[in-house]
Amino acid sequence: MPFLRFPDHFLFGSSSSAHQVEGNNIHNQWWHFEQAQDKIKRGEKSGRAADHYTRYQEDFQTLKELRHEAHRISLEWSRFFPESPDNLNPEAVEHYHNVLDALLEQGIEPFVTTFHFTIPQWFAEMGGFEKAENIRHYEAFVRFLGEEYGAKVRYWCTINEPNIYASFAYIIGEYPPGVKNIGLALKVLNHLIKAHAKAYHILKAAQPNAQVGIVVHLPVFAPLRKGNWVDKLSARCADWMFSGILLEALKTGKIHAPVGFLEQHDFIKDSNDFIGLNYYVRMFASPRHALATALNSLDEHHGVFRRTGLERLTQSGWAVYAKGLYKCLKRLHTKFGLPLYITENGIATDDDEWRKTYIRKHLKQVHKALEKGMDVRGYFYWSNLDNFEWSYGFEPRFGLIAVDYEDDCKRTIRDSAWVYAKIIEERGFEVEEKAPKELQENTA
Ligand code: IFM
Repeated sequence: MPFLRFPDHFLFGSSSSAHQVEGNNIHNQWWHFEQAQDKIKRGEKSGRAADHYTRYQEDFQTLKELRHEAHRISLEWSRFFPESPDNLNPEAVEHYHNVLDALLEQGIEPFVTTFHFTIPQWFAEMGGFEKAENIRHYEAFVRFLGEEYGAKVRYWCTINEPNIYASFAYIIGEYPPGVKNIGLALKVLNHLIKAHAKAYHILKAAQPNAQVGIVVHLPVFAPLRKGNWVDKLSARCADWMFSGILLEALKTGKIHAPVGFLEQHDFIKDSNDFIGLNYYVRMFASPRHALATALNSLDEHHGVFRRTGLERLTQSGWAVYAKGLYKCLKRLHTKFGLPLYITENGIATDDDEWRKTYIRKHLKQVHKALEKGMDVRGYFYWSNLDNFEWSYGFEPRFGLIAVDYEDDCKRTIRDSAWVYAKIIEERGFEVEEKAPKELQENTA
């Protein structure tokens, strides 16, 4: 059986974000949003989440046991500046020093995100990223982070999934402020692109040897009816609007309409040392889908994630399409020619056998990309712990480690975590010889 070997410098790890695991992030806009009963499935609230705020040492020890070499976290802005941009909370400063020290003590490389969907409530109340003049507050925060933690952090992720944030908060309305206003969504995306570029330059000035990059969420858009030109065109349009404009701006500094109007900025051009890719899904497009998405009236069974209606869905309602990971890596490699990290990839399921297969299938695609000469430098499974999945609440179980919310957030390492640990330890894994074409499944 062939063995897929990963290079020694390739980093294997996992990813998380502050609000989803820490617990009691009471000063951000998500906490406030959750208090309204109809916002989160089953009326859940992040509450203690996975109680990682108090258990980070134990959690990082477990990651070490599981052979993880890198771990992605986010630093919660609202813990540093809970009430206003002027009052720094020294407890938070110390806490995150301890968190970073704990990772480094375990020999785990920290990847640190400065904005992962949460903003302080005071920033939300002044309009958050809706207003260009507010970006300066984010810049000040990033400057503070670079100066305070630069000696401990080499890899910075500026903004997590700006395209998801803009669309979920301002078109779909599932994230705070929960409005449906396409004009605002476009404006927010415009501002986030600029905020990212500003953060890049601030961090590089503070720490020239830092590696700084944005994290993009790229779905693969495909025509619902294969070969149908109207659906093909719909897929192209959806892709351009969701991913294309963003990637083009990051590469050339030009923000195309309707996200920008005749905007070209040198400070945005080439504002990345690497690109972080979050890959999860393929989305099918047709004019009907486009309209239903805009009206927020897609039903789950004929939603954008299924072509035949028969595909097995994860707890997030997504179908699995591993080949898309290779496609996205190829796209980013071709466009940017930069080092790539898969900053997130994972599955929400109670079926741990499915998680094992999922990890192997996706890593197979990563290996293929490496074989083709792409500079892929790491893979971060989402997530190490079960966590608070935003408007879906606690039901989707992404974790390599299960969290029992009924039993004091007790952790149980899932078998899939050991399978992943073995892959890391052996720097690869064996795969079946490729079956003849007529025997191959047409699934991911
Ligand atoms: O949980 C989220 C994460 O916050 C951002 N990327 C996708 C994950 C799974 O939905």
